[in-house]
Amino acid sequence: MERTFVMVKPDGVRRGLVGEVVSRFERKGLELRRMRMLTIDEELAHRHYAEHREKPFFGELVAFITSGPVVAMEWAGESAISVARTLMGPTDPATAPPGTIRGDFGLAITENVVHGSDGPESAERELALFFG
Ligand code: 3AN
Repeated sequence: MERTFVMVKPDGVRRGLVGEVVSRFERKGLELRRMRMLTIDEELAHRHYAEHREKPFFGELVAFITSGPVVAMEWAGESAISVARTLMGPTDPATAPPGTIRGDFGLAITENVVHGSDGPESAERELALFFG
Protein backbone atom coordinates (compact mmCIF):
# COMPACT_ATOMS: atom_id res chain seq x y z
CA MET A 1 0.00 0.00 0.00
CA GLU A 2 1.37 3.40 -1.00
CA ARG A 3 0.00 6.91 -0.67
CA THR A 4 0.43 9.97 -2.83
CA PHE A 5 -0.47 13.63 -2.99
CA VAL A 6 -2.58 14.83 -5.91
CA MET A 7 -3.86 18.33 -6.54
CA VAL A 8 -6.36 19.76 -9.01
CA LYS A 9 -4.72 23.05 -9.96
CA PRO A 10 -6.56 26.42 -10.30
CA ASP A 11 -7.25 25.87 -14.03
CA GLY A 12 -8.87 22.49 -13.29
CA VAL A 13 -11.06 23.98 -10.55
CA ARG A 14 -12.03 27.00 -12.71
CA ARG A 15 -12.99 24.71 -15.59
CA GLY A 16 -15.12 22.40 -13.44
CA LEU A 17 -12.83 19.39 -13.79
CA VAL A 18 -12.64 18.37 -10.10
CA GLY A 19 -15.30 15.68 -10.50
CA GLU A 20 -13.69 14.36 -13.68
CA VAL A 21 -10.27 14.03 -12.02
CA VAL A 22 -11.68 12.44 -8.83
CA SER A 23 -13.79 10.05 -10.91
CA ARG A 24 -10.80 8.83 -12.94
CA PHE A 25 -8.81 8.08 -9.78
CA GLU A 26 -11.78 6.34 -8.17
CA ARG A 27 -12.55 4.22 -11.23
CA LYS A 28 -8.90 3.18 -11.41
CA GLY A 29 -9.29 1.69 -7.94
CA LEU A 30 -7.35 4.14 -5.79
CA GLU A 31 -8.83 5.14 -2.44
CA LEU A 32 -9.53 8.77 -1.57
CA ARG A 33 -8.23 9.31 1.97
CA ARG A 34 -8.24 13.08 2.48
CA MET A 35 -9.45 16.06 0.47
CA ARG A 36 -9.22 19.80 1.06
CA MET A 37 -10.04 22.91 -0.97
CA LEU A 38 -7.79 25.91 -0.35
CA THR A 39 -6.17 28.89 -2.02
CA ILE A 40 -2.37 28.52 -1.89
CA ASP A 41 -0.51 31.57 -0.57
CA GLU A 42 2.96 32.72 -1.67
CA GLU A 43 4.69 30.98 1.24
CA LEU A 44 3.10 27.58 0.59
CA ALA A 45 3.72 27.95 -3.16
CA HIS A 46 7.42 28.58 -2.54
CA ARG A 47 7.66 25.57 -0.22
CA HIS A 48 5.72 23.27 -2.55
CA TYR A 49 7.79 24.27 -5.60
CA ALA A 50 11.14 24.65 -3.75
CA GLU A 51 12.90 22.33 -6.24
CA HIS A 52 11.98 24.72 -9.10
CA ARG A 53 13.25 27.90 -7.36
CA GLU A 54 16.05 28.47 -9.87
CA LYS A 55 14.00 27.67 -12.99
CA PRO A 56 13.11 30.46 -15.43
CA PHE A 57 9.41 29.61 -15.16
CA PHE A 58 9.31 29.78 -11.31
CA GLY A 59 7.58 33.20 -11.17
CA GLU A 60 4.92 32.12 -13.64
CA LEU A 61 4.41 28.86 -11.75
CA VAL A 62 3.87 30.63 -8.39
CA ALA A 63 1.57 33.27 -9.95
CA PHE A 64 -0.54 30.52 -11.51
CA ILE A 65 -0.76 28.16 -8.53
CA THR A 66 -1.86 31.06 -6.24
CA SER A 67 -4.41 32.38 -8.79
CA GLY A 68 -7.45 30.56 -7.38
CA PRO A 69 -8.60 27.64 -5.26
CA VAL A 70 -7.06 24.18 -5.64
CA VAL A 71 -8.27 20.79 -4.42
CA ALA A 72 -5.60 18.87 -2.48
CA MET A 73 -6.02 15.12 -2.04
CA GLU A 74 -4.42 12.04 -0.53
CA TRP A 75 -4.90 8.87 -2.59
CA ALA A 76 -3.84 5.39 -1.48
CA GLY A 77 -3.39 2.03 -3.15
CA GLU A 78 -0.95 -0.38 -4.75
CA SER A 79 1.76 1.67 -6.53
CA ALA A 80 -0.40 4.78 -5.99
CA ILE A 81 2.43 7.20 -6.92
CA SER A 82 3.19 5.81 -10.36
CA VAL A 83 -0.45 4.92 -11.06
CA ALA A 84 -1.45 8.53 -10.35
CA ARG A 85 1.26 9.83 -12.68
CA THR A 86 0.18 7.44 -15.42
CA LEU A 87 -3.41 8.67 -15.14
CA MET A 88 -2.20 12.31 -15.28
CA GLY A 89 0.12 11.89 -18.27
CA PRO A 90 3.40 13.68 -19.04
CA THR A 91 4.04 17.23 -17.77
CA ASP A 92 3.43 18.93 -21.13
CA PRO A 93 -0.25 18.58 -22.09
CA ALA A 94 0.60 19.36 -25.73
CA THR A 95 2.35 16.00 -26.02
CA ALA A 96 0.44 14.04 -23.35
CA PRO A 97 -1.43 11.15 -24.98
CA PRO A 98 -5.23 11.13 -25.24
CA GLY A 99 -6.72 9.08 -22.43
CA THR A 100 -4.57 10.82 -19.81
CA ILE A 101 -5.93 13.75 -17.80
CA ARG A 102 -3.41 16.22 -19.25
CA GLY A 103 -3.79 14.73 -22.73
CA ASP A 104 -7.56 15.07 -22.63
CA PHE A 105 -7.94 18.43 -20.86
CA GLY A 106 -4.70 20.45 -21.04
CA LEU A 107 -2.98 22.58 -23.66
CA ALA A 108 -0.34 24.76 -21.98
CA ILE A 109 2.52 23.47 -19.79
CA THR A 110 1.91 25.85 -16.88
CA GLU A 111 -1.84 25.19 -16.79
CA ASN A 112 -1.66 21.41 -16.81
CA VAL A 113 -4.76 20.71 -14.66
CA VAL A 114 -3.21 18.40 -12.05
CA HIS A 115 -0.16 17.79 -9.89
CA GLY A 116 0.98 14.44 -8.51
CA SER A 117 3.98 13.56 -6.34
CA ASP A 118 6.94 12.11 -8.27
CA GLY A 119 8.23 9.72 -5.56
CA PRO A 120 7.75 8.46 -1.98
CA GLU A 121 9.78 11.31 -0.43
CA SER A 122 7.94 14.07 -2.27
CA ALA A 123 4.62 12.36 -1.49
CA GLU A 124 5.33 12.47 2.25
CA ARG A 125 6.69 16.02 2.05
CA GLU A 126 3.72 17.30 0.06
CA LEU A 127 1.11 15.48 2.21
CA ALA A 128 2.69 17.06 5.29
CA LEU A 129 2.68 20.51 3.64
CA PHE A 130 -1.01 20.36 2.75
CA PHE A 131 -2.50 18.22 5.52
CA GLY A 132 -0.09 18.86 8.44
P1 3AN B 1 5.19 17.34 -12.94
O1 3AN B 1 4.07 18.21 -12.42
O2 3AN B 1 4.79 16.56 -14.15
O3 3AN B 1 5.86 16.52 -11.88
P2 3AN B 1 7.49 19.12 -12.77
O4 3AN B 1 7.56 18.78 -11.32
O5 3AN B 1 8.69 18.93 -13.61
O6 3AN B 1 6.28 18.35 -13.50
O7 3AN B 1 7.06 20.61 -12.93
C1 3AN B 1 6.20 21.21 -12.01
C2 3AN B 1 5.29 22.14 -12.72
O8 3AN B 1 6.05 23.17 -13.31
C3 3AN B 1 4.55 21.48 -13.88
N1 3AN B 1 3.35 20.81 -13.46
C4 3AN B 1 4.31 22.63 -14.80
O9 3AN B 1 3.11 23.29 -14.45
C5 3AN B 1 5.48 23.55 -14.53
N2 3AN B 1 6.51 23.44 -15.57
C6 3AN B 1 7.37 22.42 -15.76
N3 3AN B 1 8.18 22.67 -16.81
C7 3AN B 1 7.81 23.88 -17.27
C8 3AN B 1 8.27 24.71 -18.35
N4 3AN B 1 9.26 24.34 -19.16
N5 3AN B 1 7.64 25.91 -18.53
C9 3AN B 1 6.64 26.30 -17.72
N6 3AN B 1 6.17 25.57 -16.69
C10 3AN B 1 6.74 24.38 -16.48
